[in-house]
Amino acid sequence: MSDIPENHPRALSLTYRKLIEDGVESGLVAKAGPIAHGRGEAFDYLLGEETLPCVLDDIETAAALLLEAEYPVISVNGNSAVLAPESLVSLARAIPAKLEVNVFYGRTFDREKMISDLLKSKGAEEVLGINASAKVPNLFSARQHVDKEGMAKADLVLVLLEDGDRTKALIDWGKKVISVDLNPLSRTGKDATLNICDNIVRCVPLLEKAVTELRDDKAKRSKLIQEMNNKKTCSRVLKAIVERLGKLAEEA
Ligand code: PTJ
Repeated sequence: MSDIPENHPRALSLTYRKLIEDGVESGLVAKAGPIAHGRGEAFDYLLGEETLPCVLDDIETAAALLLEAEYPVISVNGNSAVLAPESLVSLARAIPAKLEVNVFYGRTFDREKMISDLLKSKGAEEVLGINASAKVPNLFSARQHVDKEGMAKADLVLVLLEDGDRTKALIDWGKKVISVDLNPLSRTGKDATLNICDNIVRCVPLLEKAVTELRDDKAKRSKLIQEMNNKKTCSRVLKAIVERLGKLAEEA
């Protein structure tokens, strides 16, 4: 029986924690996974645990980028695999995009396969990144290992909640990067072509919805991409957080 009562005010949040906890126990999530998750939870509180209106616009632009890409790849690590496996598989099918395992900690065949098997159990037909033989130039962590049929060929990579040096290395390698990172100050978010400052559990389904809506609207996609400016995106999020906290301080 679960320790989490259904009517607990934080039941959903505790359920996500449990997924991370169980993932650590099985070896699918890195030992540092709960630390990353806790940091995400803290930033999510600042957003009100809702997708900000300005971020909905960023999600639409991200969908336009994904549809315009010639070879988009979704990068999946331990945390993202346990938090949003169904919606990641569904998004990949909708775009369509490749799914590729890419982890920072303890990159073993067993861990790669665990992540791949989880995605396959949710319907993924192909998961790349197992025993990957290509390398991201000037990247020295295990994230440097990429699939020659995946990220090495990609013109756009969707990077979900991760530590900081890969996005810049991918950009320097000529790729576009969409990051999803709840920390509006993160290096990843700032270096990305576009950051989505939202929780992956909320934004991946929204991203799929936007992909479906924009599929037949080339003109709107072009306009969104033309107007894209990640500096403005990051700044709008910070302003929205400051405004929200200001209001809360007034009400306190
Ligand atoms: O599975 P591995 O080995 O690749 O390791 C994955 C982790 C996440 C442990 C590793 O990449 C890491 O240590 O990441 P960091 O440096 O803690 O960065 C994670 C970022 O994601 C932080 O800025 C968090 O605020 C953010 N974050 C955490 N949870 C979420 C999130 N962003 C969006 N949605 C979340 N649910």
